[in-house]
Amino acid sequence: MTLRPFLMSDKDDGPGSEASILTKAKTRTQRPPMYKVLLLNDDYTPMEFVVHILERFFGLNHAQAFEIMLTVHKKGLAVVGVFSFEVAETKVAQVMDFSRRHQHPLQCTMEKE
Ligand code: TYC
Repeated sequence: MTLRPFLMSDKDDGPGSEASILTKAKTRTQRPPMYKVLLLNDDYTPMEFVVHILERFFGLNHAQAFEIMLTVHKKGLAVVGVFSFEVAETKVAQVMDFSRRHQHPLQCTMEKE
């Protein structure tokens, strides 16, 4: 069998050709979209209840939870965390269910980053 070196002048899809570069760019993997979980202020939910929610469902310590609760109280809303779609959806459902069961009007939503 006779071997022949690959020449730049060869008009095919050999290594380094335009075709092979385009193929590589097309197959780059994308990072999954992330979602912000937002807590909204209202006039009725007790501050201690919001702090409890932040500790229980978002793994925050008491000081962090109190700080975020105060930000929501003063500014109207705050981002509590950023998660994958499934995790964000679960957190929102947990907060909404827990608040409703305790008859508080606390609202929690998610938004694509
Ligand atoms: N504004 C509420 C109050 O004065 C406290 C509160 C904070 C409610 C954060 C909701 O997401 C919230 N009792």
